[in-house]
Amino acid sequence: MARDLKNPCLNFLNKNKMSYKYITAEEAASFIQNGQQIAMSGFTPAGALKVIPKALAAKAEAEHAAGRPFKVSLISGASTGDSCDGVLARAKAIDFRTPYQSNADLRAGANAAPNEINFVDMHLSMTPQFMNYGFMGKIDWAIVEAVDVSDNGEILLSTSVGISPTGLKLADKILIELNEYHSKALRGFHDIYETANPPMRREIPIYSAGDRCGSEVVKVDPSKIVGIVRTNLADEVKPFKPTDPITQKIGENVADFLASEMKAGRIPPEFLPIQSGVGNIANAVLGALGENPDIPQFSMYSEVLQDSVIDLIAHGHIKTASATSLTVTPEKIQEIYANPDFFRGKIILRPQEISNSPEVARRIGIISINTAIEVDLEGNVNSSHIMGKNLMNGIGGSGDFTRNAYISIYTTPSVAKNGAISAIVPNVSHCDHTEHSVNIIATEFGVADLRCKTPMQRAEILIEKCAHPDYKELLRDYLKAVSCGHTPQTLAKAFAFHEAFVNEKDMRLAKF
Ligand code: 0RQ
Repeated sequence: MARDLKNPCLNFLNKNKMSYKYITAEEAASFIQNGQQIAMSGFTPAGALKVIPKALAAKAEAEHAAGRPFKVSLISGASTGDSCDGVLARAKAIDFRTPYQSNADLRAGANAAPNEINFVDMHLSMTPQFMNYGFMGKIDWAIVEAVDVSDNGEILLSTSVGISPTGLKLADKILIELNEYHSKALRGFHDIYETANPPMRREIPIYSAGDRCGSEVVKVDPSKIVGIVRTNLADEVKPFKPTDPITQKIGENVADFLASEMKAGRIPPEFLPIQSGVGNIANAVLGALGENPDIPQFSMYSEVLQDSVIDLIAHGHIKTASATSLTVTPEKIQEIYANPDFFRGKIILRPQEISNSPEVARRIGIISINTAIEVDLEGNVNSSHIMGKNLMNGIGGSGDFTRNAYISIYTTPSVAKNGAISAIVPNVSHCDHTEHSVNIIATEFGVADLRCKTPMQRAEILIEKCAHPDYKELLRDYLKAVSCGHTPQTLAKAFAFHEAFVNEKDMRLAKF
């Protein structure tokens, strides 16, 4: 029986056994009104919406052509795919967007002046909290991708969890993309645990990366489900570039550093859970950890699991891997679906306030490994903005982990844009992670261990171990210009590298 949207009494009677209404993406989009706020599934392209945003973009374009305004506010777990963020940005259908993105068109809108898209860059663990605390206002819709929906409102999510449980709980109404591409064998991969708001919150009962404390499904009031759109589409996860010599060397440097820390007794013999960011460098680091004979079998407590993690699980290098997103290519997800009983229990997908929980990260002692855009001589890290101004992707989960890690590591190639940009600069042009939270920097040239070092000592170590040879003398010239004080700071010259790039397209032309 189809739901009667207009009859709440009938909906109440049907509450515990519901026959849902199957609708088209266009019908789904027709329900959404200008100015409404939508909580969406998706953490990276994994589990992201694939058809309703396209229909919504078409509706926005039709409304604009008719001279009417049409924009929505969008909250997701992190980035999504081009079929979501891309189509909506190009249709100029986004008013507000948070907490992370990686789409060229959305980025352009966020960087346009005045901001065409009001983008708020937020720690990912905090997004569901802000929703729960009411800081983000009313959530009109939750739209999530699912693998299965039961008559009594049990939703089996697909390849990511992200903010979906929070969105489904808070939203007035729910739309579902039921994606038949994904296997129902995903049941048992998710662990849905939600925290109470203070002052009622208790500890999250996770004491090692593989612990489970929640449910396999998200439970909702079925009468909130307005319609289900059937799809059959893979996640838009692109394969990695083959590892190049620079990312390979960075990976080896990190693996050698961690092996030496273990030998020195500063990492316990059973090792500690690894958190790893996204991208080619993260993939190379994980590959190097797997290949290093001195690194024992380890676990991951991270936000994203990429292809390399699946290989490491298959080869026995990784015992359990906890995250909020299974960001793997279609080939890799099919490997999992071909052998779900092997991977179930080894892969655990959690809501992002649990995968990225500062409390759990600090308790279980994660080793965080994320990527920097630039690092300054004090050890401050910029992960999110180019030349202090333009958003790249966002801080993502890097801050959740860095601040609470047992050891926090940042990786970066020593230079960008064919050497015209140094990743080691006198001062970062935007600061995401302060010197107080950043422990280790690794480039292709070496590893700078900044723990328990003064700012002046850090500057020397960073130049010696990590800077590209083209920039070592320039950075030393900057240090010579520093008068006495606790930090290597000369206000008048602090951004000389950035000014040289902006004005002359090459930081090597900086003058002190
Ligand atoms: O630009 O594509 O135009 O060539 O930045 O750099 O080297 O391809 O590295 O894809 O790993 O991205 C920090 C952005 C690195 C990413 C960042 C230019 C460079 C290139 C990309 P082109 P690469 P990656 C996980 C946790 C967010 C924080 C985080 C990121 C482009 O890792 O978004 O880790 N991190 N979150 O040329 C100007 C510099 C530059 C520079 C690099 N100093 N100045 N341009 N580039 N350094 C994510 C989640 O939470 C989901």
